[in-house]
Amino acid sequence: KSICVVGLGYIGLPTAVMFANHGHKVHGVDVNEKAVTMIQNKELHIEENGLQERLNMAIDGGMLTASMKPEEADVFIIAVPSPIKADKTAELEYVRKATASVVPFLKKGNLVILESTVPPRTVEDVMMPELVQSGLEIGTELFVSHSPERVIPGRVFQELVTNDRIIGGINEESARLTSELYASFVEGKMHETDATTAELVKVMENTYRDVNIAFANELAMIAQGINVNIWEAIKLANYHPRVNIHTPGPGVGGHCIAVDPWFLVELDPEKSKLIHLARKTNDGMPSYTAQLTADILNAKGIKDPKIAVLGLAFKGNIDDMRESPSVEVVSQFRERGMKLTAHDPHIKVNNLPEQTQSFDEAIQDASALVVLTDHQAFRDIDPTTLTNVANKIIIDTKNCINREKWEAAGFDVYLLGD
Ligand code: SAJ
Repeated sequence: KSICVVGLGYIGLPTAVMFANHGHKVHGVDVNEKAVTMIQNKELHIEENGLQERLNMAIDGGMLTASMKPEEADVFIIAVPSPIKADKTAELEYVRKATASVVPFLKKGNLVILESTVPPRTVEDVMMPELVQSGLEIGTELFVSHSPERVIPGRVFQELVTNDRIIGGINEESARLTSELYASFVEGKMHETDATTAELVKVMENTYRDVNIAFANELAMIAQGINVNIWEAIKLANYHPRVNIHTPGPGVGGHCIAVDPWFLVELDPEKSKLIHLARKTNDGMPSYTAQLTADILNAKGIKDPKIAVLGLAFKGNIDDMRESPSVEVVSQFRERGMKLTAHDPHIKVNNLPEQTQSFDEAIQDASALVVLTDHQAFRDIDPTTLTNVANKIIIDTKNCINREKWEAAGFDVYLLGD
């Protein structure tokens, strides 16, 4: 088939490359001219394991082209951002514009697939009004579906193949055609349903995690009050065959787990109280983390402390700082008038004034080290080498360092939830 992929970000580009590597002629479209040029030159504008060689193969094989404009194709895949606005309502303008951009190229028999994660009813209420302007009869001359992506950054090319897919068609023929297309590389099962159900399923998956994480965070705050190590307690509780409590942390980052639940709150604010409260609990963790640090330093009589924040990415071993709770923790420290440095070995540019690329500089004269991201690099630190700190105190909000090793080196180790 010939495929036009609109949106060449961390989902669209790997998907375009995957189809190109499996015999389809793919044309990629993005509004970001720099990204288009880089792709044409086989350069990466996003990090993903295995992407470079697959992009080279697609371009060199003449199976992938890229520009800022759509072209005629058998299938159109839309994978553009669907963020929330400052008021926590969904921003669907990119989805609407991307849909409108392909309408002039639509022909009888075409299939349009939305991959972006969206509030339920986006296909019906946002895409359909644009698609009907093609003059094609929807469902018989033009097929439409929603198949949300569920790959995890860092493992995209494995999960594109092994994950099951939800295939939500506006009718059965649309679902069938969509399953047939993904069968080019998907080895997981295809679960067919209608488009609105598929939209809700995807949002449910991420909301499940957000609510579960909020539960773990609340347990951590309760455990703190009775001197129980919540990490130990959760590990023990999860030995129960039907219990899977997630882990606490300094907040929930990224543009998925922290975003998708808001789609449900907006959809039905009256009935989404638990979901809304979980969002507030998770968004309160940066402040809780800053206060916990301040309380520990006060208890030790440390005046005018200098904090070394370790970890700015929103989760371990990646370089993505978007929506990272660490940024909120830093501003909470600032609000408390605490001096600080910040360091993350994966973030190669200084996005914060206090950020330094040098670990040694970051910990120089530090009153306490505060770990906010569970990077492997932090697990590998040898604490006996940290001779330039002012106090041997570490607050590990991700329970990622080896406590015995650090205590043997003379550090007081605090966990979030202990
Ligand atoms: N986090 C916790 N405690 C936990 C798990 C995560 O505090 O027990 C925090 C992380 O530190 C991070 C945030 O939550 O800040 C999100 O991390 P994540 O790895 O759970 O989520 P994402 O955003 O990297 O990817 C999720 C995945 N969805 C699910 O796991 C249900 C992924 O499969 C989706 O494809 C992705 O959202 C998406 O695109 O929707």
